[in-house]
Amino acid sequence: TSGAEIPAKKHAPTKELTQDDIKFFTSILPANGLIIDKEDDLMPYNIDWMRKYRGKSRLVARPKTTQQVSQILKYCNDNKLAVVPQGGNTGLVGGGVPVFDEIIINTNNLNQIRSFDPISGVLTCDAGCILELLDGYLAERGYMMPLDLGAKGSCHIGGNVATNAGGLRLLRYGSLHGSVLGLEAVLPDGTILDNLSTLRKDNTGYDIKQLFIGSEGTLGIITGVSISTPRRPRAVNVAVLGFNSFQNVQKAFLTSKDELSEILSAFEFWDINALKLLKAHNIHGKKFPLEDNYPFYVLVEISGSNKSHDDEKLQNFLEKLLTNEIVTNGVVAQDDTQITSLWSLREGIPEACSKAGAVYKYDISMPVPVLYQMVKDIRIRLQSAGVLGEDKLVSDVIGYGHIGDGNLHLNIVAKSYDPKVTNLIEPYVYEWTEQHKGSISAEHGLGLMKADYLGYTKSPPMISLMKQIKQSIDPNGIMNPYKFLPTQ
Ligand code: FAD
Ligand code: 2HG
Ligand code: ZN
Repeated sequence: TSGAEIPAKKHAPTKELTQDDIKFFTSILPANGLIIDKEDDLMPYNIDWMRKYRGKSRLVARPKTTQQVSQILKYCNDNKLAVVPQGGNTGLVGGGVPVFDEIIINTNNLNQIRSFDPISGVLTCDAGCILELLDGYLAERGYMMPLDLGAKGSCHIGGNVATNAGGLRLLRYGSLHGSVLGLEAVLPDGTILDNLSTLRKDNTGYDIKQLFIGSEGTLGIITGVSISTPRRPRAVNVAVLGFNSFQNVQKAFLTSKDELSEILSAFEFWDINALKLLKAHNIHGKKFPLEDNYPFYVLVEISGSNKSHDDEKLQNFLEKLLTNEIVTNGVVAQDDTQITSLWSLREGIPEACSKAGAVYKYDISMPVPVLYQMVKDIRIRLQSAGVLGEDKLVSDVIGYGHIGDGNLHLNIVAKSYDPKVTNLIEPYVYEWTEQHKGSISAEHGLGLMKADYLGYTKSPPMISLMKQIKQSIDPNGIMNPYKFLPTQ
């Protein structure tokens, strides 16, 4: 790793695994629920998706029931053993892998759908269900998951809730703070908190589940989720548009609010540098939809219930963009295959970046007018330091993300995670964000990467209250140490 955020040594709890501990785990979990001391088998759980963070855990526990999770956490708490909750291990901030030898509690085997109510559309399931499989289950019943992201084939709903993942349709369906109706979670002392409500309305006491949404495994392990799911739209279409300036991208977004209004379901953008990487690493695999190159691209998705009505709205929107000389070129999908193909451009960008090298990822939210300025400023900074260029330490600086949510993904592709590069970017990116009244984490979370930078977005009294909450729920500090909250 770049080393910047790795603590030099362990702090409490620092106990190491003993034969007695191993005996306990083998007594409660079947053979397929445990990996102990087999380096090759442990590797995929010890390394993160970016291959940036790497721990040295000796034990992965894969419980099948909430009861087992409870027994495991109680034992770890009593014996001061640190743990890392882990879902699909697709997180992008080093939160789901150990820093040292923390025990990994993975939710792979917690994978049952518990119930679905076709009238209210409320789904209740285990935390380890894979997002894409849940969406497939719902599709057969005329519903859909309210969130979608490029990692859908691997990420778990529990991991999504633990990171409060945003994704590609937050613009339309809102955040998990709204759609999650209930959670079942196990506290560090083994208490099972049954808050698995399926009610839309319930104003009784503090809304405890909200604390767990986005808590990144620092308060307990989410074992069950109930979530309100929207009806699957009968008519969906997608257009990809090319723009000459970021100013015009913003004008198009405003126009989409007017012309597409209630059927707008995604408004995503990427820059030409992202397109170059998609082409270079053959992620898309097919012919690119627009022949010429443009500085900016936008993917607009509409979802509604009446195809001719929706298509007419899309046509009006596109005509308005053309008449007002906002857009330069565009393509509209003609069938479902083309919709998938256009989406694969946008969804393939993170993979294209990681194929290009070691990627520094920043996930910033800020007012849309200043959103792309950060990319320009960082390019200038790296250029003037002499590190940006084809054969230099940094080969590419890419900007893309969720325009509709004011969320920029700044990806900086380097030869390797090099302290020289890290020091040029950090804390510059965080200072820049603070100056522009943004957040240093729009949707990926803090994990290990940003724990010590929380002060750029949250005030000292806020951080102090967060630490009190952590202390009262996890007094022994066994849950995901070194992550989320600043050490100082
Ligand atoms: P993990 O990576 O396993 O864990 C993430 C964090 O949650 C860790 O801190 C872990 O300790 C904790 N955790 C996991 N499960 C539990 C549990 N059951 N109880 C308590 N804590 C738990 N994110 C977005 O917001 N929007 C996107 O559009 C998006 N796109 C992505 C695209 C790609 C290609 C990739 C690789 C990632 C993307 N992400 C995106 C990152 C996103 O956070 C994760 O994909 C996802 O939400 C994490 O789920 P996971 O099951 O993989 O969790
Ligand atoms: C996306 O929107 C994800 O594609 C990943 O949030 C962003 O890799 C990234 O920086
Ligand atoms: Zn994103």
